[in-house]
Amino acid sequence: MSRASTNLRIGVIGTGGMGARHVMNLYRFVSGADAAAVYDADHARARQVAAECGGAKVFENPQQLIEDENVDAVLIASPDETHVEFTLACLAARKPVLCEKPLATTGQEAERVLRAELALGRKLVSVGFMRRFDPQHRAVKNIAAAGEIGQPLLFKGVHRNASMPFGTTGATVLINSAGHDLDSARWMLGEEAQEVFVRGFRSRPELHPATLDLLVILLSFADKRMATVELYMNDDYGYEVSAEVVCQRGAAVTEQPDAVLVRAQGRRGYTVPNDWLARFNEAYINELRDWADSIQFGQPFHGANAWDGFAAMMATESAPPGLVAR
Ligand code: ISE
Repeated sequence: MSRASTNLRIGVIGTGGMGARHVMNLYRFVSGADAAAVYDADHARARQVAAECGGAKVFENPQQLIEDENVDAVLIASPDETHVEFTLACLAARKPVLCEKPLATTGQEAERVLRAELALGRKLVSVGFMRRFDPQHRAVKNIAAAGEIGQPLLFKGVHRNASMPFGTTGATVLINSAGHDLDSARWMLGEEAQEVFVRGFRSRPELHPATLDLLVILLSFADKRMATVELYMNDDYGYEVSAEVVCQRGAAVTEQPDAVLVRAQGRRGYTVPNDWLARFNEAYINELRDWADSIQFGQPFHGANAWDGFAAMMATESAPPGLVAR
């Protein structure tokens, strides 16, 4: 089925797990935009993803994709350490860019992007904290903002993965995963953190000595309210995220959407997704639609921006030296 020629032409850099999902979501679920171009260091993988999702043009050079006149906007889903370079290249090309989190791997690098965007004088950078587009997270934020159960007092985040690659360090967890929860805390409380306390723990002796797979983060905000975040990356049972706001006369917390209670063999319980793509795919699609609409129709993007990407580095910058060993 041919697409309207007026569709937004998006170039996707990185066609691994996340990038391939973005290309497929653009092809199947975002009517006003096309994955018009793809690049991956693994050219064969890029060709396969393109062939499966509408026949995007495959580039063998990311800079050429960014500069191509038939690419209107760029989505970056390449390895974390390439995000700053590609985002700065998009700014230089005056192309709107949605950079998957993290925006950068250090606060200093994130600040480079922030300053480059400020110097350009145009807000072109969006960051992929997709939980802002999860209906459950939005509902909790709206309840907290409505004030019907009193003023929000405390944010509590839980972020668990079934497992993570052997040798993953605490620094990687802070850089690659914790940003989601820190962004949710700021977004739901509407405040900037002033103090950040980070500690980590290795859950099992057989894990790599540098691994800290259980991290606790405590934030205090300008108005003295607080947030706690637990990240446990080897829970062995599944992927589970919750975001709770405790208010003066009650609390609101996200639930597992579409959860089905199964009673069988003397037990009753819910299944837990294996990973974030299963839990947050609706959020990823909503984020892409909102981003594409913001570019095509000049309306505000309701997701995270360069400042949010910079702020998400707070735990990395505040962790004890031993915890964020480079
Ligand atoms: C991953 O990159 C994500 O974005 C997931 O949302 C997060 O839960 C996971 O820990 C990250 O590695």
